[in-house]
Amino acid sequence: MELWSDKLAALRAAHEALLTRKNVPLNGQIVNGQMVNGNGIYTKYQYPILTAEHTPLEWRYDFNEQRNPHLMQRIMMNAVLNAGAILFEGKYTVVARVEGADRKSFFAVAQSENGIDNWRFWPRPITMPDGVNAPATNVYDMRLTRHEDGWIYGVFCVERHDDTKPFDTSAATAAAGIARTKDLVNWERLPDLKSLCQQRNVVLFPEFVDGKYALFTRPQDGFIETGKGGGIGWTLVPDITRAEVRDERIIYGRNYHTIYEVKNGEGPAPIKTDKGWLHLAHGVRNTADGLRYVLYMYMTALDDPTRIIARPGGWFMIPERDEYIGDVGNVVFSNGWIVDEPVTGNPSPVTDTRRVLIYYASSDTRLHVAVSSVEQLLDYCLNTPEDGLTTGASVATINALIDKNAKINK
Ligand code: BGC
Ligand code: BMA
Repeated sequence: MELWSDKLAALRAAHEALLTRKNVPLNGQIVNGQMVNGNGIYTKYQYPILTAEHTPLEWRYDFNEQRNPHLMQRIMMNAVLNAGAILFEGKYTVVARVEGADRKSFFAVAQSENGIDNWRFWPRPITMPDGVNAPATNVYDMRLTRHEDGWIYGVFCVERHDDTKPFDTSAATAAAGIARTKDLVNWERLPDLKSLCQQRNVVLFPEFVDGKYALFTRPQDGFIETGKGGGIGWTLVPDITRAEVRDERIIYGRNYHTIYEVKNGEGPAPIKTDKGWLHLAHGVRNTADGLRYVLYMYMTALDDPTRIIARPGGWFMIPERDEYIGDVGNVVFSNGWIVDEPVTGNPSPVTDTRRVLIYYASSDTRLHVAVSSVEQLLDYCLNTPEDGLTTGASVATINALIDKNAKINK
């Protein structure tokens, strides 16, 4: 019979091998018989960067031989997904949504030296205080913002049962939880964002606007149903310790027969560039197969972060290959990205070659990275045609490109 200690050593070795596995960029390779060439806009990687199996063994096993003679998992993990992201003390850092087998998600910090592989969770998950708020049943999808007031903020969805419908065990309310920290360990929980609507996908803008805190919002009438609400909204809040939505204005709405027909929401806090703010968002449409979540981008003006200056049509990223399959299939979702520090002495001041690492989850199961650059994302946003909202307009757009190419070939 295998010795318990040998079993334990094998378990630890396998875990360490997973954590230290080198990731491989997918550029022109054949994966499962399919050519993976990407779109030139970003590079995806072969392996997810974090999965349930990456969580520390101490979270899952009782390592006492008497109590756990079969060395079985005592607490199982379901998924690691939708992560906020930030450069923290020089390391690529995510605050991931980890979900246990019991469907409760919580936040946990993981770090990597290169942003691409060798990710390691900190020893304990985050203990998020409730503060003055009613206890949450579930929390998820934290957006991290390094605000100019000096704090790192985490804004996340706080879900509770809707007690006005006592017999409906699925009735829920979504609100925005707000917490701030300096070290990602100790979090000061502030009162949840007060709003007349349900709020998910709320994101704090990194700068003061007219001396106030600014939030991207996503008002909905119901937990799932958008109702008369919906769209990416914007509101100014004088005091973040008593945040309330008073004037809310939709800056990016929804349209019939688009990738965001049913729902949309801001992803991570936008990235500032010399040409404007780069935004990453998600769009949802309904299908016979359930909701399909894809990512899209847009840009707003530097002097007015609500004025849209680029609206590239269609999706920017979809699930591909294995990414389609998981706990909630046909989903990509992102609430975190990291832009590298500018390279000092960059010989070309007109090109912004800073890398952008996009952390996205597939099918609510695992977390991935896709790598691009500020320059490429600006090029994508400014040169991808808009959605003309009809088949006729789409064909005309394709013809316009063919015409341009025909002139080159002559
Ligand atoms: C899930 C989220 C999901 C939301 C709306 C929540 O209960 O935890 O992942 O986005 O429902 O479907
Ligand atoms: C949501 C999000 C995510 C999730 C997605 C798909 O509404 O907030 O948590 O990835 O649904 O299930």
